[in-house]
Amino acid sequence: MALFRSAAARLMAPQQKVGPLAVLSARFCSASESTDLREVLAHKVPAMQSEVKGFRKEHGSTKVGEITVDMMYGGMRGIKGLVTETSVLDPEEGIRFRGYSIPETQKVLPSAEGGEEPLPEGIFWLLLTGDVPSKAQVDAVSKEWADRADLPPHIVNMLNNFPSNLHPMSQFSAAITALNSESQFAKAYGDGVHKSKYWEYCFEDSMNLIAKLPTVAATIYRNLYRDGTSIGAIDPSKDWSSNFTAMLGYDDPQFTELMRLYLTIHSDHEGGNVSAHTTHLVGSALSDPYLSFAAGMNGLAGPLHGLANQEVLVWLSKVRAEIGDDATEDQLKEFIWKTLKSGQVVPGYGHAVLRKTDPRYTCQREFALKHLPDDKLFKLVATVYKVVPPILTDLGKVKNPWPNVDAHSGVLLQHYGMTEMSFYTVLFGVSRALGVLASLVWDRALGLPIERPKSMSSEGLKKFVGAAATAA
Ligand code: AMX
Repeated sequence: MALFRSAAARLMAPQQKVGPLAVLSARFCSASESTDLREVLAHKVPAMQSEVKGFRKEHGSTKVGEITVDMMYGGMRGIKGLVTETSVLDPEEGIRFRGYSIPETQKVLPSAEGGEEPLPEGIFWLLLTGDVPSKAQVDAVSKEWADRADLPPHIVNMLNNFPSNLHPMSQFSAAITALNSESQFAKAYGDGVHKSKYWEYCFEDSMNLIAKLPTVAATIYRNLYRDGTSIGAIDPSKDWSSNFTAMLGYDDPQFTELMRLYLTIHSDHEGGNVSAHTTHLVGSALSDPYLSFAAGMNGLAGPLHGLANQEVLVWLSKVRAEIGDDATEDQLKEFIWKTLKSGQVVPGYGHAVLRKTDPRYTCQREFALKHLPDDKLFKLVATVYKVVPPILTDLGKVKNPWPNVDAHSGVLLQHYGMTEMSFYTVLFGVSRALGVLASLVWDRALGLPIERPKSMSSEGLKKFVGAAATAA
């Protein structure tokens, strides 16, 4: 994996490039300056293919871990069973996108003119290629996505005819599934394209899909919360987030900055989370990127995963209704215990991998401290941050008592007037496309096969480990 070893390390120490990597870098210099993302990728794919082939040849039978009975019953926690190139999640440190932590990502990725936050186009380039893009490269992606943003009429009709009681995530996922009428991958497969070309069609579908997601999301938003008013036309001179917030009906430049940050940090969280793993799994059957991503979105819509951002706001609204805006720590403690005693989780807290405060939470908190320090809901969220971790620790069974990304996102959106909490997971979904579709392109480029782990029955497992037969 040398080609994609920490991009940060490579940038910081270019003089250390030696041997084949140096030759490779020199050879790709002109390609890596190209503003054509597909061309840049086309230069990287053969090198990565041969690197993985060589690595597997030499180390294919090396063991990377052991599987216990508890892991099998326990949601496969800790089993190393997937390869994902785009990001790695460390339990203590949090996410690194191609080697970059969130603060580093905020520093190195290009921002909009007059803005400070990274442009999500940049994180997509980074996740896909392993390279930090220039502003010209990011601008080229903005332009491509603006050019591809239109929806076919049947999608608009479909969205306009959904009942208003259908959850925004169901509408989002259904529209993405129906967008597969546009799949170049499915068409090429049907036409008998050679498998070495799969990644190219997967890339085209991914670019088209990402470009259209804000249009789909904004149409849902306007239909549900703005009486179906028009989303307006895409401006090809604007970045992806500017067009998105304009289509949603917001004109505050600070909200657009928030959206750039939001869409960047929610993009990827390595390969094992439900939305990433599902997209990868469904894609392994060579279902096209639209079908694969829609499946991932159905997973994101679960309250233990992406829907937690909605759940947090529902929970905070209950706190406000019951105790008021200025809840004391003691009142909050009582409310939290009531939640736990009624057999519910505290939404926005805990994580299957992380064992510290999620850096995605921290960077949203920093945004709030900078732009909305006196917001009442932010103050409540800050108090909740003080009170929840000791209580979850006292419970004794929660492995991570600290907040995750979803504990903070809603409060920021509310501040800028987006109060419709059932829409929040759609925003998460628009962002998640960047990571999981970048991974899907690499899945096809590396020729990964259909995914099919082995399952066992309890009876078979008992026999296998030499336990007594079932009493029943
Ligand atoms: N509140 C109350 N109980 C919690 C808890 C929380 N926030 N987090 C974990 N627990 C409980 C679990 O329900 C489990 O209880 P059980 O043994 O009675 O079933 C026990 O603690 C052990 O769980 P764990 O090993 O610490 O967590 P996990 O890996 O099984 O689950 C997660 C991880 C995120 C689903 C869980 O922490 C949770 O439900 N959190 C609240 C929902 C949430 O915020 N989800 C968003 C996660 C981030 C994301 O994907 N967007």
